[in-house]
Amino acid sequence: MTHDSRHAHDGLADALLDLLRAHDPEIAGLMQNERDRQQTTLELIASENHVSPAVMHPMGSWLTNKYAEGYPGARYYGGCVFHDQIETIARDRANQLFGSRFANVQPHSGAQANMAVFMALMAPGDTFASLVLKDGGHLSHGMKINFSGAYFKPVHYPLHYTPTHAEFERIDYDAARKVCMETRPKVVMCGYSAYPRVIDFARFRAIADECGALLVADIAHIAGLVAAGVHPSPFPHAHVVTTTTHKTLRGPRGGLILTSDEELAKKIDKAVFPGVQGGPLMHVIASKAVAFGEALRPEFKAYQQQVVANARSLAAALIKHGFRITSGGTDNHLMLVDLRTKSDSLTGADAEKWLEAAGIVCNKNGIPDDPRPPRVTSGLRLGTPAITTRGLNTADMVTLAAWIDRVLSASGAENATTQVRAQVKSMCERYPLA
Ligand code: DSN
Repeated sequence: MTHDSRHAHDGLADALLDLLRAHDPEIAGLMQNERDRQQTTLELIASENHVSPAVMHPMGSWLTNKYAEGYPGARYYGGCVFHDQIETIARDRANQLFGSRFANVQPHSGAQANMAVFMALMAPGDTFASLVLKDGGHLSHGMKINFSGAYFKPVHYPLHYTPTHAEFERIDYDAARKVCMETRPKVVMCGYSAYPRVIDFARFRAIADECGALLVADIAHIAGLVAAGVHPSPFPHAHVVTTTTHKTLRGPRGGLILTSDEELAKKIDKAVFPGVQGGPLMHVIASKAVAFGEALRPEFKAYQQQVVANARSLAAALIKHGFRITSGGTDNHLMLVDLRTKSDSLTGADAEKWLEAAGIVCNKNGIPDDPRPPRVTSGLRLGTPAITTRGLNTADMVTLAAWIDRVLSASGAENATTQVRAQVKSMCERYPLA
């Protein structure tokens, strides 16, 4: 974004906030606080990003006023002529971006995309395979109290847990094959929330074929990398691909389902509506179309390449400071930091709290085979999509690693935290948000 257009957008955002302030000062004040928080802190939560003003605009518009249950050309309400065109453009752009034939852009979230796919591909009680959840999976991949674990039967495949193994903390494909051959799941799921390495989709497809399952790839985390060709594509290997649109893909908060199989596409459309959802969020679908349009541009590829370069640089710098990075590094946008190598008593919960006080926002995360419970953890998950959007480069990652080390080595002591907070603020001023 140029300086002039950033200035123009800031002016518009200020004017809109003034309108809201006159109407509802309480919410306007909190929105302003959140805007300031985002401007002045470094966002390292791997699943978050900063969208462009163009992606933001449709979500705060008159598009929110319309009911459009159904699909383009087959709605249950009148007045959908422009929404039909918007949704068709969103579907076409999604297919162009990922090389699929059919796209459903209506899921409100990634979990709802997965719910619809489960409904389309399985009957309640059917078995599916996914990664051991605490080692990087997602709650919609079989957590007991989630629909996926309550109404379906998950079986799990592991990572390699032996430190001396060459593939330590990477997917154990042989074990995955064994689990699948023994349990004959209807669906094999791959794609994770905290896995820093490349996923071998072809290998998963071979396993699915051998055990008679369909392969579903949930690429919520890596969708932007896949779209830009920076991570191998799940197509043509996966029968169905689900994703969110708001992580590396840098679109609005929402879900998306893709397939190239016409019969599966029909089942999926029925499962989304009327299976699990009613009216689609048409204002969000318009923002998805804008985001897919942005992702089709050459600069998006350069952005994703920088996301990965920054993640590698941050991981390497943290290793130099004495932190262990699980699996020895990263191939994508995120890394898991094993804090125990720094200090036996250092937990993810404390590290998250201390870093936030210094303006570095991230989340505690279990590391593979973590002995500590999920509310404590021995690890941090760090991701570079949001800080790369605001323009930070590989040299900045070296600085950032030194700040992280400073705060954690001082156990969050006030002196160190205050100094780093000031340095973070000044870096944020150098890289303002659009
Ligand atoms: N909650 C998301 C994440 O942070 O990875 C997954 O949906």
